[in-house]
Order: sequence, then C-alpha cells, then structure tokens
Amino acid sequence: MSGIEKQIIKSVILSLFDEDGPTPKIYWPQDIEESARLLIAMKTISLLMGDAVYQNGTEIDGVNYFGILPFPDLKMNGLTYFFLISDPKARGNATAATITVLIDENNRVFFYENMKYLRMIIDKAASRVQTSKSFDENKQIMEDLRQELFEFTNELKDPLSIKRQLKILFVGLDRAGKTSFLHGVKKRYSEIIKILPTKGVVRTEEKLFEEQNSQISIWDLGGQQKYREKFLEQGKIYLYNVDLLFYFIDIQDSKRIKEVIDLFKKILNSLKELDEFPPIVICVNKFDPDLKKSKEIRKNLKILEEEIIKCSSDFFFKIFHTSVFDHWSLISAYSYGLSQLSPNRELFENQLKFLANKTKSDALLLLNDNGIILSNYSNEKSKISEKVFEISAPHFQTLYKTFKEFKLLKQDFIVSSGITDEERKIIFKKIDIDKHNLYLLLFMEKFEGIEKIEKQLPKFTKNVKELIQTYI
Ligand SMILES: Nc1nc2c(ncn2[C@@H]2O[C@H](COP(=O)(O)OP(=O)(O)OP(=O)(O)O)[C@@H](O)[C@H]2O)c(=O)[nH]1
Ligand SMILES: [Mg+2]
Repeated sequence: MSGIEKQIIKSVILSLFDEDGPTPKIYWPQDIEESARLLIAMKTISLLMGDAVYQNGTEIDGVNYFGILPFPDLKMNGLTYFFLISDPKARGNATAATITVLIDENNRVFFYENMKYLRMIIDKAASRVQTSKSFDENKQIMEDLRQELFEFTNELKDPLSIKRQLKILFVGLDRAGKTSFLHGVKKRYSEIIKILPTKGVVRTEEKLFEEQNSQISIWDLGGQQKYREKFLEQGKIYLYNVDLLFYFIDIQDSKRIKEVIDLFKKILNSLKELDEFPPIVICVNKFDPDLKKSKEIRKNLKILEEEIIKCSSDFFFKIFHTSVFDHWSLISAYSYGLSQLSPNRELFENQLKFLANKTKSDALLLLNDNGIILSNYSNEKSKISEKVFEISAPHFQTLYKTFKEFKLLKQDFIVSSGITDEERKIIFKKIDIDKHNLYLLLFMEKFEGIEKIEKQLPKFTKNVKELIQTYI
C-alpha cells in the first residue's frame, strides 16, 4: 500500500494548451487513466479559453485566478489555478495553463477550509512554471508542489469536516440598523416595524441555494453598551474564525461619530490580535434617499470615510451607502459581502465577461431567485450601466414573475425598448439550472438582436451549471 488511499489529495496535474489542444503535461499519479487526465485538461483549459483578455493577447498578468470545479464523472472536485505562460510563438503571445489539485468530491470542504494556504503554494508553483525553461524543470516544480501539499495535509489534525462553516458578523452601535437591514434584505417588511433592540446575539442561517456546500451563519450582535462590552471582552468567541464582517454606521447620528470610529478601531485591533483578516463591508446606513443631498450627512460622510481609511489599511474593505428604504442598496452591500466568500467569484466574473464580449453587452448581472447578485460585470466604458441596473433589476424580476403568473410569457425573454433611445436595450432572461432559478440581465448600448444572445446561452448555461455547484 502506498498510502494513497489515506491521502486527501488524489491527483495533481499541470495542463497546457499546445499544438494538440488542451493537454495534461505532467500528472500525478502516473497511473491516472488517460481519459480522466484528458477530461481534466479539457475542462480546465476550456474555461480559460473563454477569457477575453487571453484572446486579445494583451496582458498576461490579467489572467490568473482560482476556481473550484466539479468533475462528477470522476467523483472528484478540483481546485484549479488558471494562468498564462508568455510565448511569442503562440497565438495571443501566450500559452494557457492550469494547475489542478483533485480530491474526492465528498471532501470538498477541505478546499474551502484551506483555501488561503493552498492558493499560496499553487500560486508559487505557477510562477515557477511561468519562467521554467524545460519539461524536466516543470516536472521538478510539480513534484515540489506535490510534496508541499502532502506535508500540509499530513499535518492537519481534522482535515475532513463535513460542511464548510461560514460565520458572518453584523456589528455596530445600537440603533445603527443592523437587524432592520437583515429583515429588509429579505423583504420582511412587516417585521421591520416590530424590531426591538437586539439582546445579546441572534443567529440565523443564510441560504443562497436550496443545496449548498456551506453552512452560512449570520450573527447579529446587539449594539447596546452592555452587549458591546461583552462582545469585546470575549472577542475570541465572537471574532474567532469570522469569514466576513459587516460594520454598521448610523450616518444621521452626528453626535456619535467618534463613538462609531472608536468601536471600529477596537474591533480591528481585536481581529489583528487574533490574526483574523476577514473582508469587511462597511454600511454607512440610514443614508435615506431623501437625505442624500443633505449638507450635514455629506459632512459626516467625509469625516467618517477619512477616519475609516486611516485605520483599516491592514484589511480589505468596501464602503456602501445603505438605507432600509432603498432595497437595492441593501442587496448590493449584502451580495457584495457574500460574493467575497465564493472561491469561484473570479470564474463567474470571467464567464460574464466572456458572454458580454460575445453578445456585445455592456453590462451583465446574474441574480438568484431572491434577487441576490451572484456576479456582475460591466465594461469600463459604460459608466451608466450600474445605475441602470440598480433601477431596473428589481422591477424586471417582479415583471417577470407577474408575466409568468398570467401566462403572458411565450419565451423567457423580456426586452425593454423605448426606455431611452431605440438602440439601447435591457434584456432580462431566466435561466434554469437544475433546481436553481437564475436570472440574467443584459444591458446593451447597441442592440443587435436577441439571436446573438440565444446562440451564446447554451454554453454559458452549461458552464454556470457546473460552477454553481461549487459557488459557495
Ligand atoms: N431612517 C432610517 N431608519 C432606520 C434605517 N434602518 C433602521 N432604522 C431604524 O433605526 C432603529 C434601530 O434599528 P435596528 O435595526 O433595531 O438597529 P440595530 O443596529 O439592530 O440595533 P441594536 O439591536 O440595538 O444593536 C429602528 O427604529 C429602525 O426603524 C434606515 O435605513 N433609515
Ligand atoms: Mg438589532
């Protein structure tokens, strides 16, 4: 027995796009079936081939991302790194390459749990491959990678937990609007008016899909002083293993700006002490639509943003202006946060970008049935698109459902025309993927007919169908 049965890592493969197409160049174990390794090379490289950047052949550095791919035929899941190797002789001046690490599909949590470290060592190996001069050198690099992976998995105490556990914290001063936000994002309006100050912590579960690999727990922490103190004292319990943090600020409460910043700093310090660096979504909340132009609010905003930028340099954060009276603002902030938890977010963006390119769309949005934005893309030229989506997306979803209800939809497309001029169009399309209802919104400056979209959709749907299984 070689011990392979006990090993979590089942296979490691370097694939290149050469004269023969996608080819598994270096693979372990040696006796992996030819059909299996070909499948892995084909599938990983062909996802990369959709990349517009690659096809334009301009920036090599622009293409490097990770994704988790299902290989149902092999009953395995692969963590794949996509990258390019500079080659003046190749089309687009570059060779597409992937490194894929495979494990049993039942063990896929292992990838999610250990993403940070796995990314680091695979990235390192890929950089070496990019400058490697020979096949033998590549062989050595892949052997080193395998060794490192094995050493890592051997050291892990409990590598195979059943489900990926994700922890999302909602923190901020009392009355900042955390609990209202959580109800608002789900459109539980009748609850919002009944909300009382949160005592201690209230935990709920989030489901993006009926079936998902992860268990997402949301911790809504009461912001009153006594709860805050407890929470800071017992930082280890609350902040330990946090995957995402929402920090809430009441922008209308000018008197408490200092208090808001102080609490934020304390939380960041505790996180640093624990060596936890979750992405942070800052909700500048109660930014109500009718107050957007208020001088006082603007002034508060300026002070706050300066202070936040000053103290959070060690963290990845993004600021959103939110209000419970603007549903889209909640959805945008919430979706953005959740998307940070998906190891496949770059792959999704890439799929949207590819579809945009092929259909000449200027912006795309992919929504789930609850209106959560799973992925979005907009080309740099079309600055207006985000605003257009913001206003139209929620209405389209309602329109769609209403039309469907009254059996007024022959096909799954709704095309709006006459909103601006004749050429600009917004197209709304439902796509069915297994049990999931997903919605696609396309914005086009210059509409060239629905056929272009229909032609591209099967391929897009097929790719999304696979990637969605490992979205979160
Ligand atoms: N104007 C305005 N009021 C809001 C908004 N969001 C929440 N509120 C109100 O602010 C008050 C406090 O909201 P909560 O959701 O209970 O605040 P919280 O942050 O959960 O408070 P704690 O549980 O005590 O930490 C309620 O009266 C809400 O109706 C908003 O976006 N705009
Ligand atoms: Mg609350």
